[in-house]
Amino acid sequence: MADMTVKGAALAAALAGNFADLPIYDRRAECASRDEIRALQLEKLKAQVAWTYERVAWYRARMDELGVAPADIQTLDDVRRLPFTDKSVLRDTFPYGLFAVPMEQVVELHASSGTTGKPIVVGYNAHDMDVWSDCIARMVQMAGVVPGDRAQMAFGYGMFTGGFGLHYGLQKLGCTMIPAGSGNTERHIAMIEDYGTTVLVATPSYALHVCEVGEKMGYDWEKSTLRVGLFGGEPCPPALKAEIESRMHIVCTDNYGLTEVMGPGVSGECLAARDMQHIAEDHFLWEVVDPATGEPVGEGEVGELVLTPLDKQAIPVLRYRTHDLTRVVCEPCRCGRTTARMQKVRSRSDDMLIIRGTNVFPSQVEDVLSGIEGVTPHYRIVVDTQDGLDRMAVHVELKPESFSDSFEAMDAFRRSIEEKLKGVLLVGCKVRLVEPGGIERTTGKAKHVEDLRK
Ligand code: DLL
Repeated sequence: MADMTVKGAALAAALAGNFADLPIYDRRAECASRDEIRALQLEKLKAQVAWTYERVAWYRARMDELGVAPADIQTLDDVRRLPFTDKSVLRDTFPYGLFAVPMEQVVELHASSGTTGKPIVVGYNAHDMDVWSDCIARMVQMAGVVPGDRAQMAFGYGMFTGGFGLHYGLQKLGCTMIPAGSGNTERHIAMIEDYGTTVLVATPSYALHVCEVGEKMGYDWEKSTLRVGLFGGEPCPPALKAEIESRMHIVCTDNYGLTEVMGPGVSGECLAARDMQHIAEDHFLWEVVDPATGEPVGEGEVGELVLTPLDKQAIPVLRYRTHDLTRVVCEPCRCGRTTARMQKVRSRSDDMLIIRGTNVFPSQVEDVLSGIEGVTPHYRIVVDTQDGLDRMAVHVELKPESFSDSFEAMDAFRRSIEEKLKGVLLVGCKVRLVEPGGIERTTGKAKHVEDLRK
């Protein structure tokens, strides 16, 4: 962590390595032995598969095709006999084809817009809402939030699962919610000041924007009541987190989830293992597979995360292919929890760009830029074709202090970034230096790639 003032005794103790006294929301679930966890998962998996088979025609048909019945699930490894599900299934059955309860029992709908085509919609009954808020309550507690915190929401309260999902769970823990919603950054800063906000819930890219706008307004983040940044919804690279922590004088943790299996609350970062997130294993069975073959990778190896929610009644989903790349470890954590931890997701199997035959991940660009003095974490990759050949440009935003009127100096700086990128990406690209503030900010998930070839 960068040089900073830590606000709050619990956070200070945790960051000094003293985890023993930190509260754990649900010790029975979060600190069970590995055998207990696996036994509970198996019991729930059997019930979930039976629930799904009996109520959802799509799964019944697929399982019949594969020759597998609910009674065949006798061990956790038997999960591999079940069909995979991916986004296309939810699209093809839009809106209610996978629902397993009558609509009168569905208390809330959420949707994910996706980048192309139809959205997908998910529903929750009262039981699902309880599970969801419970998962969030435990996750925010492991992130350093305590009852009585004042949590200001900067996620949108629309169909996106981020806003309401975090809202219910934070309230369940005992926080005061400040439902500001997304956008209107100056107002967010005024509200932090006026209401004594202690927790900001946002995407990390938007939190950085809040930080920058506050600095421009002359707001003193060090003296602010804000102490925790609760991030999620998009990757939070270590350099971005460190920058926000040192400039806003807060501790930032990030949590992971996706609409199709619930929303936020699938896994979250504790204060001990800062690059990993604890999976709520009593509610989610995880697998890590080779994205190309669907076969399991070796223990602790990187692959695509596949999730089977174990407690989902309104819209059960079996073996959901997340496309998120990670690895999972099961050793107990210094925080005292025994639940498996997934490495924070930096890239997806489907965000890989192929530039003139070379595979490029946006996270590689991010890592190169984070090692260069004088540039901000805001960037954009633009890909198009010229005369049938792929071209990649990287728009890099300068910090005010590195902006200069000297063409020669700027050109040398630009070329040095091009060389560094080429050394890592193994394919040439053009760098365009953008003035401070020149890369568009979003209130939600940042858009880092514009692929004009599609
Ligand atoms: O983004 C759920 C969420 C909201 C999680 C707020 C945490 C906080 P979707 O819009 O369906 O749901 O997008 C899910 O976003 O498959 C990942 O690729 C990415 N993602 C979500 N959280 C993280 C994270 C919500 N902490 C997709 N780190 C997922 C990296 C994340 N990627």
